[in-house]
Amino acid sequence: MIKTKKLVTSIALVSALSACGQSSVTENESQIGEVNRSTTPNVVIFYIDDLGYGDLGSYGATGVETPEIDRIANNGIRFTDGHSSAATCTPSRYSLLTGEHGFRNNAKILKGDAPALIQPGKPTLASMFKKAGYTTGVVGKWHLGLGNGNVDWNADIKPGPLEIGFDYSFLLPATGDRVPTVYVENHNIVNLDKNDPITVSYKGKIGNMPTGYENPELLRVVADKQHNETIVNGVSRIGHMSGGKAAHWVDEDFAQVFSDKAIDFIRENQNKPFFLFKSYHDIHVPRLPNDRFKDKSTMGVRGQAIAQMDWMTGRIIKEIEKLGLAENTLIIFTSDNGPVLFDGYFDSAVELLGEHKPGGPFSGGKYSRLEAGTRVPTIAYWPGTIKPQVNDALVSQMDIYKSLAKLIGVEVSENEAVDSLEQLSVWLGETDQGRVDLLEESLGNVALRHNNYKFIAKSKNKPNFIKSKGIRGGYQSFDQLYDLSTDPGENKNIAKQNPDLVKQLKARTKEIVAGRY
Ligand code: NG6
Ligand code: CA
Repeated sequence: MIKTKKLVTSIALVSALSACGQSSVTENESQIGEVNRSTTPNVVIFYIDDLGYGDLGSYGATGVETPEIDRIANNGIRFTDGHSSAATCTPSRYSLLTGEHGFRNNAKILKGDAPALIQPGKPTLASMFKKAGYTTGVVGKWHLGLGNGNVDWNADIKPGPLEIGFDYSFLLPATGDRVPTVYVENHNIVNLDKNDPITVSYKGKIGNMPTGYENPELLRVVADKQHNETIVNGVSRIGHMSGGKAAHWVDEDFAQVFSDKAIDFIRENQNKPFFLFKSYHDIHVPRLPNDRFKDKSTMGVRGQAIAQMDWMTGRIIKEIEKLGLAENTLIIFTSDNGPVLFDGYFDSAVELLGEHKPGGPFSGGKYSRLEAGTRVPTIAYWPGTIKPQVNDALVSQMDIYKSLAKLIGVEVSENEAVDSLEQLSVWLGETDQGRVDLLEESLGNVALRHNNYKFIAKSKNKPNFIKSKGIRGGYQSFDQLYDLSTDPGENKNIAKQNPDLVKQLKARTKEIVAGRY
């Protein structure tokens, strides 16, 4: 149900599109009302890493405050049923940028030297924006691969974002816990000294940088054995690396560095339409927030990383306001997958959790097929255009592609963004009628949301990730069916009592996997 603070009055969305001459809007529709919003608003997507449904104040957080994000949640649409396409990062990011499920291109969690998953020629959200004349940028975590499989980190690193529709990129190439631990701006590593070339290996030790397994006494945070290789900034990572000393990042500087870069991009492009994909490292491991957030949470570094993320978001929004762009900028805020507490580093996230519920009322989390794996905070904010409301529609990040294409009047071809549904009126808060069906992907398995039902077919494989304390995975050798309207925590399996519905949902799952909608 939509609970609006002000009543939605005139729905005057379509006529604006016909002005561009590219929209699929019929003449009839275009007569509905007068133009009352821009057809080329700036668009900023804040994409948080591992932020759970319950991790924001406006979604019930108790261990940390998030005033900056709550402000846009309370003055925009706070979706209660918004989803990433997957319960891990790479497939979710792939889906956001291409409008198709990650499993269509075998999108799995990538190593730090993996080749570009989205190859040049593939239409993306960024290339879609470019068709309407936008300037496009990505700042922050990438984790979609770079290069063609054998990257020379000392030369031009491509293909990458610039080859698939972005005009500017400033990246953390994979994750904070994977080498290379350097920034890549456009095609090159930032601050790389040519006399100290950098080499990366996921096959074994190279060079003479210390590792967690050889020199544990050098570590600031103890890690498990997957995260116990090259040490940078006192923290061991996944993978080996040598050289490039001047280019190594300092994790504690991320908040400043990445928000500065985002702000620079916005300032430089303030006089023309821009699309910014602002992708965060927070609150992924290793969690090394800046010291200035040390008093901001009762939950230790995981909470401090949330406070840091809130600060960064607020900084960027305030800049948009200062430049007078707020009423001409659509902001979407969401996360790539659900929450995780222990994810490789013994940073006390489990021990200091207290009463805070990272997944809100839902079960599971990152890596899980239960709701908290993909149901994440989802906010759309556009002052003057979007009416403040809580909206319970089922929405997917994959639909941003076709919905925004409609908003800016770009035609999408038949083979483009095949899993994306045009849902512009939901994303603008004009209706609460969202999707009926949505696949939730995790580690090679899928689950199906059908209205308020959740169907989890018996698992082909049981990923070994689901060891994290207290997190259920939903990977069982029998079918599961839950009615989320009465059982949001997915505790009461009603599959046996509903054989016909199970059969129907099994068939629907297969159809969607096969690309039939
Ligand atoms: C996993 C890592 C985990 C995290 C994740 C990626 C192990 C055991 N676990 O492989 O720590 O890095 O990959 O997270 O290595 S994601 O949010 O980018 O998908
Ligand atoms: Ca993630």
